[in-house]
Amino acid sequence: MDGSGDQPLSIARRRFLRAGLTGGAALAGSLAAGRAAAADDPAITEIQDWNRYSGDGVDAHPYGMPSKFEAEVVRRNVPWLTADPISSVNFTPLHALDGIITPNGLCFERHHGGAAVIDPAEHRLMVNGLVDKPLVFTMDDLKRFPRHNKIYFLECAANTGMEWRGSQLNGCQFTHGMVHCVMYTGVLLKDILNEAGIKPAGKWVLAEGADAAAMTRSIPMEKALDDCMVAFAMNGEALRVEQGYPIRLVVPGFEGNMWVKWLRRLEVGDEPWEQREETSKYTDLLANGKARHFTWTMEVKSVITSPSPQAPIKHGKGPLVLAGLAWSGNGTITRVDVTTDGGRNWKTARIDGPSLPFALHRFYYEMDWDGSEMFLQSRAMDEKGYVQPTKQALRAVRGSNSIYHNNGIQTWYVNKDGAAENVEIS
Ligand SMILES: Nc1nc2c(c(=O)[nH]1)N[C@H]1C(S)=C(S)[C@@H](COP(=O)(O)O)O[C@H]1N2
Ligand SMILES: [Mo]
Repeated sequence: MDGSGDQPLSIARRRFLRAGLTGGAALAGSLAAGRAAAADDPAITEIQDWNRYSGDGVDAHPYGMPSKFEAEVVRRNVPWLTADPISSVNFTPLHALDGIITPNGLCFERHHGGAAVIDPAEHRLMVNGLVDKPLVFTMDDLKRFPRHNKIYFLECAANTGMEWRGSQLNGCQFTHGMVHCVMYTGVLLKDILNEAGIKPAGKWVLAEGADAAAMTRSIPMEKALDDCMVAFAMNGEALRVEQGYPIRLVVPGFEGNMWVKWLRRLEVGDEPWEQREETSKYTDLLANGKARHFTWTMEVKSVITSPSPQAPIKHGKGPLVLAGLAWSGNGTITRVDVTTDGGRNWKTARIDGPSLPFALHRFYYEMDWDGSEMFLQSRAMDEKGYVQPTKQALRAVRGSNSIYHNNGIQTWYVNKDGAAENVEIS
C-alpha cells in the first residue's frame, strides 16, 4: 500500500512523463511566506477608495452576504449528471472553504422532488405504527423536548460515485462535494419515540418527508434510540429550505439518504420499508451481480481540498500549505497521512480544530514546494482502526458497477505551474 516499489507510476486519465519526481521535500528549516517590499506597489503607495470613503451603514444588509469578491464560491451542479434539476444534486465548494463548518448557503443539496417550501405553523410530525399511542407534534411541541447541539457531517452515498470507473470530474467540489458539516440543534428521536411508547415488536422506524417525492427511508431501531435527532436549526439559525425546513432527521455517520428532510411522519414497524416495496436505489451492485444492501455507515474518507483542480498553486515554489478534510461514519479521525509522490513516502498531517465523532476534520501539511510536479494524496484513519483504501483495493472487492460508497484515496496531479488535475495512478 505504501507503493515503495520502483515501478513508475502510471496515470489513468492522461499520460505524464515521470522524469525526476522529487516533490514532497520535507518542511524546510525556515518558512518565508512574505515577499520583499516593492516600492512601486500601488496597493501600498496609493490611498484606496475604501480608505477614502465611508462604507455601507448598518441598515444596508439586514441579512449579510459574503464579499462580492467571493462570488465564485457557490454550489454548482453538473448538468449532464442528471436528467432534471428537480431531482438532482449540487455540490459544496470544498476547495474554497476552510475549517470544519460548512456555511448554510453552501451546503450541497440533494433532493428527489425539489425543495419543499413549508410554513412551520402548518407543519406536523406524526408518530404512528407499533406505538402505544399515536401522536402528532407541532413545531412548538417539538421544542419542548430537551435540546441538543451536535456537529455532524452528512455525506450522500453517491459522493465520489462518478469515480468508480476512473477519474471523471475535475475538482474536489465535484468529486467530493456531496458532503457538508454543520452544527444541528434539535431533539433526540428517542425522546419523541418514547413519548409515543414503542411496542416490543417495533424494530424499524420509517421516516417520511413531506416533499413531492415523499422520500421514505427506514432506520433500524437501535440507531433510532441511539443518537438520531430531529433537527430544526443548523449553525444557529433555522434550517434552510433546501436542507429540510422546518425539520429534518439527523442520522450521524449514516448515508445522507436516510436523513429525511421536511420530516412529517415516523412509523414504527417490524420490518424495513425497503423490504416491502421495490427499492433498487441505494444498494451497491457488485461485479458478480449481487448487491450490498443496508450499507449505512459512511466509511473513512479524506480529500486534499487545496491545492486541487479548482484551487491551483498560484504563488510558485516555496512555502505551501496542503489543506484537506477527513471524516468517518465510525467516529473520529485519529490520523491523516499525505503523500506528494503518489504514495511512495507518507507524512503525517496535522489535524487542526475540533476532532468530533461523525464530524469533518480539517488537516494541514506545511511543506516547502521545490516547484516540481507532485502526485498528492491523503489517507485517513479512524478511531475503529479503519484505513482509507486505494481505489484499486476498493474495486478488487466491489468491482466498478456501483455508484455508491466510494471512499478510495484521491490523487491530484500538480504540474510545475501549480495547476492540478484529477488522475488515477497505479
Ligand atoms: N424528504 C427528502 N429527504 C431527503 C432527500 C429527498 O429528496 N427528500 N434526499 C436525501 C438524500 S439522497 C441526501 S444525500 C440528503 C441530502 O441532504 P442535503 O440536501 O441537506 O445536502 O437528503 C436526503 N433526504
Ligand atoms: Mo443521497
